[in-house]
Amino acid sequence: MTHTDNLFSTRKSQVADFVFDHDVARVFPDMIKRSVPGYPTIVESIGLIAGQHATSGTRLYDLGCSLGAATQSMRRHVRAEGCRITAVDNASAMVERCREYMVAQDAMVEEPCPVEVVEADITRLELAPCSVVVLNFTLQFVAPAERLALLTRIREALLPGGVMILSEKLQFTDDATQHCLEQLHYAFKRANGYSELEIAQKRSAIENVMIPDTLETHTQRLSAAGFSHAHTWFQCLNFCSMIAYP
Ligand code: GEK
Repeated sequence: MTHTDNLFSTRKSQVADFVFDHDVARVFPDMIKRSVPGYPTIVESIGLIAGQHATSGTRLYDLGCSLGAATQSMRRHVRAEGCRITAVDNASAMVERCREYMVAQDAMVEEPCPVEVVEADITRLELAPCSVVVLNFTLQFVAPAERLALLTRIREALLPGGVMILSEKLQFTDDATQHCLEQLHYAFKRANGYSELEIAQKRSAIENVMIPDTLETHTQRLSAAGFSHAHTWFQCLNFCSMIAYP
């Protein structure tokens, strides 16, 4: 059942920092679809990319999985035998609901790829050798000082022929580009039914919690983490998704 995101629709005397709690988990599918341009396309395409790179008997990670949308997509598309997916999130409300979603998907798919949903901080998690790692709008929530170390550990865990899919909101150094794409993003949210008050209050709630980087910063950091090549495969307004190769 889909619940409408109206978490920021009434005026708050003080807007607290955004947290992934039970209220957010309840409305999350609606929130992310109405807030992130291209999200459904990105999620479906993650399954296709994973399908090309997952090799038999390997592990696939969905880091910062929320309700497991990317995991579900991988389960629809990965055909290699004996794969298993580890979906990880550090928000217990997300993990709880994600487990329920996986049980529901188990009942609908024939021989679904096994999934383990783990509650853990991905900056502390030990990673096993793997063919696919998904960071779908997660890295922007990790403290900037921790990002390189996390990507380095992912690079070290990736098997030859594997991939990491990294989706992020982008920041632009050029003011005109930043302004244009930011305004278009607000227009996208308005067109999806969010009011000016909801847009403004969500912006204040998220500004200290989600810190986007420029594409240049991502590219340089991926190279510093040891990835041999990375490129963008999707961009809509100020949201993009990259593929990085070990
Ligand atoms: C999707 N990937 O629908 N360790 C584990 N999880 C974390 C950490 C951390 N250190 N930091 C943040 N998270 C999903 C969408 S949402 C993006 C990802 C958004 C988790 C956090 O709890 C949340 O569930 C997720 O990363 C970010 O394909 O809300 O814009």
